[in-house]
Amino acid sequence: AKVERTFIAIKPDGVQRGLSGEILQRFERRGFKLVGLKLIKVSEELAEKHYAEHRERPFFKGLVEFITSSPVVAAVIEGKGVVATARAMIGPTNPLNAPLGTIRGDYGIDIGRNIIHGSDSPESAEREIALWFTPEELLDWQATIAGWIYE
Ligand code: DAT
Ligand code: MG
Repeated sequence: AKVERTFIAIKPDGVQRGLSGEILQRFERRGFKLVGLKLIKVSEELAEKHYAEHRERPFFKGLVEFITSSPVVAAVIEGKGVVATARAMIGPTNPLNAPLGTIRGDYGIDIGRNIIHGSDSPESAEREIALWFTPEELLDWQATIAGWIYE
């Protein structure tokens, strides 16, 4: 696996429930590095672009309403294999099907309140990072602990 970046967003339910710190901590503890982080009130335009692939689905309108209803914590994290590993840490879309130990499996019940988004592929990650962050908001920095995480 190579070093890559992925986009995660703690959705309104996760932020309202006070889970933001807990969730970010899971990625930090795993060894992934934050390179972008902000609290954002999502516009309808951003929500529709972000979820463009679901435009024709019956749940699309509700999804956009939900994601724009209350602040979201948006983050970009970096590390070896982070796109697939973040998805594994998040768990399946429906929290009731999500194994314990995943974020959705530990904290969620309903599919429309599944706490967190994570990019599903390197291509999605690239698109979503560019959609949510300006280049200046993404920081290149060296984690001094890197040698204790990577050999
Ligand atoms: P994921 O968030 O796991 O990538 P997705 O891309 O298929 O899942 O769908 C995006 C979001 O849309 C998902 O997190 C919750 C909502 N959603 C998906 N399928 C749904 C459904 N059948 N009913 C209601 N909401 C749904
Ligand atoms: Mg998805």
